[in-house]
Amino acid sequence: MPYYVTTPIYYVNGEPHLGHAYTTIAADVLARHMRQRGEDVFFLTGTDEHGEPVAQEAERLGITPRELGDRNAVRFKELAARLSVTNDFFIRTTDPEHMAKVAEVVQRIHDNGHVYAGTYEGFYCPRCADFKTEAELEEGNRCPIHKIELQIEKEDNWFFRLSAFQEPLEQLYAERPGFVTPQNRYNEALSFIRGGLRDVSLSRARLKWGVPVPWDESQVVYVWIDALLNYYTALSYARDGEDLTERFWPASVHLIGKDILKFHAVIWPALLMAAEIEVPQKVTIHGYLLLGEHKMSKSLGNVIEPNHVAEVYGPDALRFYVLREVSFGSDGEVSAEGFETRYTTELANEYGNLASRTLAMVERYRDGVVPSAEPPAELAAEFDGLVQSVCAGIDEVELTATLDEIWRRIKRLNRYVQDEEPWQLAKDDAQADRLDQVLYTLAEGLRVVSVLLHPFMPGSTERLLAALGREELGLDGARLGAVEGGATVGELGQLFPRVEAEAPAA
Ligand code: ME8
Repeated sequence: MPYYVTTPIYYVNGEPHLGHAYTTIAADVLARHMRQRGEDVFFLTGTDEHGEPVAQEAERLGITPRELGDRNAVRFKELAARLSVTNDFFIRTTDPEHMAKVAEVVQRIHDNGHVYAGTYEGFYCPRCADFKTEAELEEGNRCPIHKIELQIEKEDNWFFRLSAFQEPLEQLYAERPGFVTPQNRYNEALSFIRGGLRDVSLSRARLKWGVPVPWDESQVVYVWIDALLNYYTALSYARDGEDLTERFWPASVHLIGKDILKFHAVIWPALLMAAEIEVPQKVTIHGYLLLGEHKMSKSLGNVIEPNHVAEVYGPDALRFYVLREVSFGSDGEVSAEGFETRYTTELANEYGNLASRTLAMVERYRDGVVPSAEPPAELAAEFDGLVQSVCAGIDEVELTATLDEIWRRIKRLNRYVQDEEPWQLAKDDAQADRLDQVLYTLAEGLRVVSVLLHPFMPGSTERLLAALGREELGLDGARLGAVEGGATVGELGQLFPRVEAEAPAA
């Protein structure tokens, strides 16, 4: 089955921060899991390079928007690689192929009668690149997200007849209760739609940095329209000489943060309907990572630097931490202290130590060969149905709950070692069968959890599976008892070594 997952494309007006890394990591977990399931996966991320957010920052720096884009797009690309992210393509909205396709789709929307000339007058936030109603503003006409004072803008624009899509959108939501998840976001989007839709600008007159409107080259396509279309345009040129649209469209999941819900859950499906393109299967929204009370963002200057954390602690630790600490879908605080606590107690102690103890005992008591045995019935029962529930959790994009499901088994295996005390069993030859059972169950349990954890922590789980002599990642084998003993274990070293006197940079 084709599976197409996307992240938002990030503005290149600044360097990537942990908030950007968060969505990209989450999307990578989905992509990796689906590959393990044998699906035909395409995973897209990239950068949003047009519009005021980029043009204004470039002007402030005294460079061209293109230079700013070139400088920062590389940083987003490098961060993805550093976090072991396996995107199949990295789109930049300055790619000529994207720009040509945007012009084509916008022309189609125009030709289908959904565009007219009008005048926009109202508040506009250049950082959101969004038109704001008075009701949305904070005191002093401030943007609720960026806290900057907004000016009233007036200009002649081409408008997209969003209001005409109110009924089709309501119908879409009625027919597809899973179109937007989680449920609270579905409700939020639907009530926004029911509250009445106003037409939106499709172009900007004053700005020059963008895709020229094909029938009026004095204007450029409004950056959000240009940006949203990336999900569609990328498939047409991501592979040389091949158009992947047939194979992967419509997208399985657009993963986004809650700040851009309206664009993805309302404007995006309406645009697609206007262009007679199939709407995505699902838009999934997550919450904010907060530092203290504030949403993490470059402009608020409160950023935990993901490159640094990944370099010092490894990418897996960061991937694990953000998905474990903040219940996926909700807002939640992250902190250097919280990171260190989880690194030590969960990664190093619960998982890392379990792995090194198990391997050491197999080495010492069984000459490095995992014995064959049956796991005890009670423990086996606690692993029953785990693969299915992990698959269901990933289908629902409940990443924190899924990670917890797996982690509960790690804790269970730790209890099992404590209860069985294999080091005592080893002193008594009459307990040889029992010791076989314990060692087999530990090695097999570790194998199963590592296969299931692989999308979350690819590097460490691969190392551990290699040390267990069982590198197969397919989910068919992710059942306790699916693999027999007989493997020769290898060296592992410390999966999560202690980091001396280092704290993630705040
Ligand atoms: O909005 N917590 O780009 P952007 C969680 N270019 N996620 C966060 C976050 C935080 N504190 N901060 C950022 C744009 N994100 C547009 C998108 S898509 C067609 C165009 C993540 O650079 C989250 O995914 O402001 C959020 O939606 C996105 O970065 C916004 O990135």
